[in-house]
Amino acid sequence: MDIAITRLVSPSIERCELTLQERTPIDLTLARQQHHAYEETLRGLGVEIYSLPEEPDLPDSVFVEDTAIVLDECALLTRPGAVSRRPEIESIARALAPYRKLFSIHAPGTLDGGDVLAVGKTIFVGLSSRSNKAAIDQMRTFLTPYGYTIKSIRVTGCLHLKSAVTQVAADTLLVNPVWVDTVNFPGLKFIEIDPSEQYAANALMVNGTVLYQPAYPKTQARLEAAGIFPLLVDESELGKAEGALTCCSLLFTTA
Ligand code: CIR
Repeated sequence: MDIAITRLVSPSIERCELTLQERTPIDLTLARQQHHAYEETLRGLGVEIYSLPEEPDLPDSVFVEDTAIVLDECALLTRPGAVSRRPEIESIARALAPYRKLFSIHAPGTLDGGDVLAVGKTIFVGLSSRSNKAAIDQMRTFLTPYGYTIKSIRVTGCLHLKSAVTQVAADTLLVNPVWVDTVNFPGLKFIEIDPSEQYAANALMVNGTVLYQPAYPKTQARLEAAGIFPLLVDESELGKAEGALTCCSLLFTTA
């Protein structure tokens, strides 16, 4: 990965979509400081940051992951499940156009990038409150010609597939087995989160390093016991908007 599209935290973040959590006040200054530290951490890993300006009228626009799926061969612009988030796509399309051939999910399909986990040429897609079968069928049409296999997975109890499972090594997933069944991922190894840390399955792998939030020390100990020593970065303020580490960037290779 050598480039990350990010976006400044919107001043209207307090009006974000919420699905599972209670609304609590969000400290905009702290959210921005933490997001800046996240970008600096990515820079430290050799990633160039392409930071988009703030969008005052788009509360959730910092969560750029949901707007596109960027693969080596092309990118797929999503149609977010939350109507309030659909205007986020236009600026992302402009940012991605120089780098990738673009496809778009169209109605009645809905898809959030947080529901998409690509492991090699297999793309797992969560069937969630945000992403539906029509979108998954469209993904198959667009991406099968590039050699991808699309597998849909029922997600329950959490917002997105990547709330429940993310990749932490070439052959290993970090998983909350309460929210997603590991039987969906044949041939892969698993590290289970500590059951007392239900949001702990969202880690971000960048150029061989795993970024992880300090809020989950028991699961971190499990990662370390498996030989994975994460770099800690705190996005807890955006957690109040139901965001996590993967949500805050679109990572890809430009070469
Ligand atoms: C939303 O509900 O859409 C935002 N408040 C949070 C989106 C988090 N995105 C992600 O997990 N990929």
